[in-house]
Amino acid sequence: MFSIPHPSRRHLLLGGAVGALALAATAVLPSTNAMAATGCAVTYTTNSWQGGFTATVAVKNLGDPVTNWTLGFTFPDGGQRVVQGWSATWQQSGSAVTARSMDYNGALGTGASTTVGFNGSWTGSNPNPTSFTLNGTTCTGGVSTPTTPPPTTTAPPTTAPPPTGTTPVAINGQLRVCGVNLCNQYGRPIQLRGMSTHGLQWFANCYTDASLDVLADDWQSDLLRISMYVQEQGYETNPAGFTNQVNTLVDKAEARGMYALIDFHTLTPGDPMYNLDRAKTFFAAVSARNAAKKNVIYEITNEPNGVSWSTIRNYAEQVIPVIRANDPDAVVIVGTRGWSSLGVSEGGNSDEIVNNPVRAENVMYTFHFYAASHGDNYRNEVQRAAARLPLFVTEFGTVTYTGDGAVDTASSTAWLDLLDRLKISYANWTFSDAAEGSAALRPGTCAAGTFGNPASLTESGTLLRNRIRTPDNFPTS
Ligand code: IDC
Repeated sequence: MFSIPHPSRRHLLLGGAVGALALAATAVLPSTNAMAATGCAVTYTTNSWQGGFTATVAVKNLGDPVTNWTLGFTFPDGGQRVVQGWSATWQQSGSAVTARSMDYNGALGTGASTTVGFNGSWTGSNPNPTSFTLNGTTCTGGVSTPTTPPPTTTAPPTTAPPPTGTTPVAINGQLRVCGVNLCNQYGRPIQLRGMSTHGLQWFANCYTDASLDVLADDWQSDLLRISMYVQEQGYETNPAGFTNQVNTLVDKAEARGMYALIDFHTLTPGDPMYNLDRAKTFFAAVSARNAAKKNVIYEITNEPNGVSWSTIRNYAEQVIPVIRANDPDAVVIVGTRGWSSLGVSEGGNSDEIVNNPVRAENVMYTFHFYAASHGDNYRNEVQRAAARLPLFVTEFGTVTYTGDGAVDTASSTAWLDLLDRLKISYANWTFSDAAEGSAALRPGTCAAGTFGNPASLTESGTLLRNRIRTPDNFPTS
């Protein structure tokens, strides 16, 4: 885990007046000159703490349009390393770093910008680089880097302005994976805590303006997982209808400042490839429609089972580009082997993922548990895996894996304490009034509309509401 972030933060701005200079320089090239005009400006912002830092690098193309690009810079201190980057392919040789564009962000028109970033480590000192190149051309007119941190009495500059609201989405903005964590717009690890719907085909009357008001305001839920079953009278029977239902719930979550986890709820058959074409169609539609929103997270397959990790990975590597073509910066969550048990329920473990991760950036891996069925051996594996993989508990129950039975309070508490400690986000199965132990609401609640009545909560609902409504204390700088 990261240590407490150092309050200092360094900020370097190249561009502005400098950018105008570069433009002026490109403009004097004779029009007959076949050589492309080049020019660039870079804003490099870091958030650093003892031994580690996150860097955000905004690159602006001031020259002719390019279809792919390579950003280059040199670390001033030999002890600085890129550990894990995103939105580009990162390489380091000695102190020299290059970031090569991905398929989705390679095209940069004149005046267009893109932002990439990485987590780094440092020993010695941690000064920012002061010179950058884009496709070999120096980004001209660099302003000097402040070498001392700003006085602690003034607020440190941030890559994002301070939040203008108090909802989870207003505070945290666009999320992204950083190292093994889910990070907010300030590049700081956060944990989201919330609830999952039951199958939309059965419990639509549980997801109304009134129920979602209660979930957002009274429960203080950070997220709504939208479980769209594919089989069992789900998506496959009415693709347009279920797509609309999901989009409507994304909007309702957004209106209340909650994140929306779009769950392509495959279960039986367990091979995600069975639904590959449906997944591509569905995710093309929802990612195009919701690309501009900051609150959407994509969960591309719920619980693969009876298939190898390499099959799941192959599925992921076909579905993720469909999403990224429309919504390049969204977090995508990939199910794991053995009903999203990291392989444990089928005799494996997370090593198969660590050794063969999905070849895409900004990806997390799913872990599911049911507290009365899954105990210490699963907790131990999650703890072990969490040091190496970004995990998201997109579904869990306080009862047995059947979704029914008595609440196991001791195991549920052990699980939730572990997830809190590791800052692993979670959604509980279910915010519904199904007649089963995992449901948070008593049967009949949804028809009656008595969502805010404490008497409507089951034992599981009471436990989860108590956990979820404690303050989040999301970092804002
Ligand atoms: C269960 C529901 C139950 C429904 C059943 C079949 O609780 O009402 O009849 O699905 O669709 C999962 C699955 C989730 C299951 C849940 C409980 O993701 O769909 O819901 N569970 O069995 N994985 C482990 C447990």
